[in-house]
Amino acid sequence: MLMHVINMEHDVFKANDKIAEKNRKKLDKYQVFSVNVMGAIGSGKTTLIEEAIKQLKEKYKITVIAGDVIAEMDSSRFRKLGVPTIPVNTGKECHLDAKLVEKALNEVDLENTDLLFIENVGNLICPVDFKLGEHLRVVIVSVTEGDDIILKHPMIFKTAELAIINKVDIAHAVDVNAEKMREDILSLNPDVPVILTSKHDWESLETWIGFIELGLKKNAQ
Ligand SMILES: Nc1nc2c(ncn2[C@@H]2O[C@H](COP(=O)(O)OP(=O)(O)OP(=O)(O)O)[C@@H](O)[C@H]2O)c(=O)[nH]1
Ligand SMILES: [Mg+2]
Repeated sequence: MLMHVINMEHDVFKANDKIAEKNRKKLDKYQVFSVNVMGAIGSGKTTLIEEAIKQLKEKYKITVIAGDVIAEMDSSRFRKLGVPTIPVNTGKECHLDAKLVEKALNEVDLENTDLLFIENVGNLICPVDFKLGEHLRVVIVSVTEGDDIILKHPMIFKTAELAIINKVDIAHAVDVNAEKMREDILSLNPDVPVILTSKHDWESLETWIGFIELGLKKNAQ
């Protein structure tokens, strides 16, 4: 029984990987740089994407795929900034998968997109195994999740290509040491860049946005 379940899981991931590869080829064909933004519920995924959009939208054509269990609250936030946004409701599923992104990509004007943000469903477990075809995997946690959150969810940090610890402005209020969180991430993934951010601290936002712009430029080479 257990072996059967393990084999089934393996098949699901393999099928997902195949579609993710197709998505990636499509994105590459149109030279679209895509960022899968994963992270805990309420950690600031939408906020940090909004800040990047505000800063980059005059220079680059940006589109967003906004994953949510239900409703379109995040999508309407992105639309307010004037960027094309495709909402994807996952229903009972706690993550986006390559098939959902494949479908959403059919609605994206790829010829007119340089940068594609994909906001995943708020969760530190489910999105780990589901590649979407993205160029950059970002994980965001905030200090309000508590400073033991990283070691409780190692896999997402081991596979991330950029890790962000957000809401450092209120670290003191919630009695959390953001530097300890950074050390925990590096103990799991010594090479991953880690950025400490606050929506109230412009310099920290610039670091995050600069990272995205660097990726965009590298992708265009
Ligand atoms: N103090 C503080 N609040 C923040 C910061 N970043 C985001 N918030 C607030 O945290 C709340 C959640 O932010 P969102 O950006 O909606 O978080 P999210 O990860 O997109 O949430 P879900 O999509 O629902 O999982 C909002 O009220 C934000 O204003 C920050 O750096 N500092
Ligand atoms: Mg959100």
